[in-house]
Amino acid sequence: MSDLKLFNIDEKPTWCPGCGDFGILAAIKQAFSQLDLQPHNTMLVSGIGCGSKLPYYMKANGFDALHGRALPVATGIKLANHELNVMAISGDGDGYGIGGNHLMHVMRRNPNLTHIIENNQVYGLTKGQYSPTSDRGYISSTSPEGSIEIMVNPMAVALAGGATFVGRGFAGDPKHLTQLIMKAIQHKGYALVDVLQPCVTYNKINTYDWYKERVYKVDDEEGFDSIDFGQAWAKAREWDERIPIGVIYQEDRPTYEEQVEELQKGPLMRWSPERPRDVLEAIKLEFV
Ligand SMILES: Cc1ncc(C[n+]2csc(CCOP(=O)(O)OP(=O)(O)O)c2C)c(N)n1
Ligand code: SF4
Repeated sequence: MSDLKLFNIDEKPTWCPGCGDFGILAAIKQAFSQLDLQPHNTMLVSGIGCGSKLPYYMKANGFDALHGRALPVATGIKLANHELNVMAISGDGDGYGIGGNHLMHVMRRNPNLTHIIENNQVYGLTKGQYSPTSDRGYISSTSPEGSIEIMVNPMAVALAGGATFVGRGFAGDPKHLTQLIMKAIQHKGYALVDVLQPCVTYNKINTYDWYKERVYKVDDEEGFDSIDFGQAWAKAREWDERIPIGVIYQEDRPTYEEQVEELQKGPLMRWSPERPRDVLEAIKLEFV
């Protein structure tokens, strides 16, 4: 276990008081500390949004990518140094909306990444427009008569897309969330953790109380087995009255990095200095 304080930084979050992102930040720090990680061997990559500001508030390596582009950057970093613990962080707009295409491809590639999606069912940073996970009928400035679209179901999308770890947590239960994030980091392959994250300023429907009345832990359910795809699919379809949290699905499949022969020699960044020069020379010959 490493000292939790190692991940603290002076920067104070600009999130609204009570925002679910505070619980997520606390859970990520706890998970890193309990897994004995250190700032130098962790990397947080985010897109744009309130939740995507999280890497500013933690001491770790960080990269703030364009809106929706956390996953390709995180994948590139993982390929350059697969010994680094890489975590991508998105909001629901960032991860399931503008970044949705990247999500589809990362799931089938299975790089060893953890992906936290802070799902507040709204665009928080841009002042409350409806998002891909807003419930049908959700009223906002861009859906004044209520959204007429059905919501993206992150658990079902992840199962159908081939994600090898599919989990859901709740920002209002940071202890359970910490355990879930630890399992996701320990998983070998792409791990999606969708986190129900109340936006206290703009989403007055999906509040802490709304989620508390509905969430239950699959871990407590007798007979539930997260390696059973059929059972996971049934859980993924649950919403509204009962919302399952915990590890919904997990499977063992080789990671992308494991299948790239060149990477078996060690991380690209450790290769001898001659190699990058060779590569640069080859590029020069081809293009110049
Ligand atoms: C290419 C591009 N399009 C649109 C925006 C404007 N924009 C910034 S954040 C955001 C949505 C954020 O919503 P979400 O990802 O759910 O995060 P939250 O703020 O709710 O945490 C949008 C549309 C942008 N920055 N870049
Ligand atoms: S607008 Fe919503 S998501 Fe953004 S900081 Fe405030 S409460 Fe959090």
